[in-house]
Amino acid sequence: MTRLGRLFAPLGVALATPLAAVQAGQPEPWGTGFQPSASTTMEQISAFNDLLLIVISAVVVFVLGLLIYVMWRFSEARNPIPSKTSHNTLLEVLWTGIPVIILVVIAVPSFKLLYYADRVEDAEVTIKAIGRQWYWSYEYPDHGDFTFDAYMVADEDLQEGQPRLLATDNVVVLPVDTNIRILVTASDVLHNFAMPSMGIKLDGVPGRVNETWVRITREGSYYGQCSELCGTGHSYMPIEIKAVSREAFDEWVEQAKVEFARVDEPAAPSAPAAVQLADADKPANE
Ligand SMILES: [Cu+2]
Repeated sequence: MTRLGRLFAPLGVALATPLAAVQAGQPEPWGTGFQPSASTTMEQISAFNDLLLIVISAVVVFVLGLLIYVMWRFSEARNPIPSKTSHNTLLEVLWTGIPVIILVVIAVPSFKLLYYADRVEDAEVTIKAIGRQWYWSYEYPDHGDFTFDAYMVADEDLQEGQPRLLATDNVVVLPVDTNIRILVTASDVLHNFAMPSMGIKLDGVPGRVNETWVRITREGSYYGQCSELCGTGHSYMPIEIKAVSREAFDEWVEQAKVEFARVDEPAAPSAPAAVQLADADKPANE
């Protein structure tokens, strides 16, 4: 394919197979826009982005038109003797007032969206994501309080359909059409829990719990990555969420309770591996 062809390929794919394109929960080659929305928050973010695009396009067209007009109308040939005007009260009120109105038009939906995405009153499911160097641990405190670690699948272990650098060995299973509270923290350094198709990006800070929420709108696999530089393994601690029906989620919870049953011993099973990894890469991280 030519370079130009590749550039327009996503457009062609989007037009030809809208269903396939809509289901993508991961980055696409040559993708330029947002990933298709998979949550109510992301739908509103996309809508807000569209509104901003209209506003900035109108501003750019207006200012550009004004500049071109001024260059033409007040060129030396057309306007040999410049005016000495230094004040025009009406114009000054307008060029102050109109931008203020534009900013208010942007600010109102922006703040509404900010508060919408911030937290949810009644969460039916709560998960806690803990960023570690360099993997994520997840806890399901309301569903048996089990916990598990999710490591990136190495290139040589990738199964059919698993995207490179994005698939994880254990997957975060969540129900669709459910208000899910997401608590994010970290155990060592700053991490960031980011899931682009769901409009989530929240810092994991050691010693502090940040909160956000999500209501996933369609089933599927979704991929995100740690988005805060956290050391040498920063690019290798992806997030994989599998959204399923409520019934399938309840079934998975029953299985997970057994599979990830807490063992009451001082060190978690994965701790030695984590310590090794941290020690091995220590000089690079300092
Ligand atoms: Cu990280």
